[in-house]
Amino acid sequence: MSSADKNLSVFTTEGLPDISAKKFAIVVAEWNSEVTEKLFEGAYQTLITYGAIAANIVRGNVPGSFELTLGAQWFAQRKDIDAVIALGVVIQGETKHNDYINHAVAQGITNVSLKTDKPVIFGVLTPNNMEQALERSGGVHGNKGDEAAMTAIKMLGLYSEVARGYYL
Ligand code: RBF
Repeated sequence: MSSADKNLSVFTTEGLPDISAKKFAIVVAEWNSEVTEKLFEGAYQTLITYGAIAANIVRGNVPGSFELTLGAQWFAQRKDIDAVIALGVVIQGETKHNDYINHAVAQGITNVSLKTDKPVIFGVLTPNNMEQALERSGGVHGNKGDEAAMTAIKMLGLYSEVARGYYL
């Protein structure tokens, strides 16, 4: 399926791990908050739907997507947090800053994930315009927040399988 047609809320759900004891942090950028709030709702609801406990989901806000990296790191460094989901929207074309911000956040999130050895999920939309952003945050293309939460769940599942020697 091409990424243009993909519904971001459609994913395979076989063999998902028990996440009832897992703790999640969702870091949300305030820029384009009409979209990032929808991403948050999608991520939060997906975690709950697949077994997370509300008390085990914490939220932190950062001013813009550029700050997601450091915000994610502060949560990922906490021993009790198992996975972090970073949500933002950087609209292309409104400013040339988008390339700098997108690359910095993608690289930064990767670094935090590797440094802390935890799933730190890149849930940053990079649409061409607000219409595309809305289509991907609860519109015709589903919700990237759902997908980001499911990615966190699947990575926790893979981690526990690898740690248990499942692939030996
Ligand atoms: N943050 C976003 O999350 N999305 C944006 O589309 C966005 N556009 C920006 C455009 C410009 C020209 C600037 C200076 C900042 C923008 N930011 C955006 C904010 C950025 O992520 C960060 O919060 C600030 O640059 C402060 O470090």
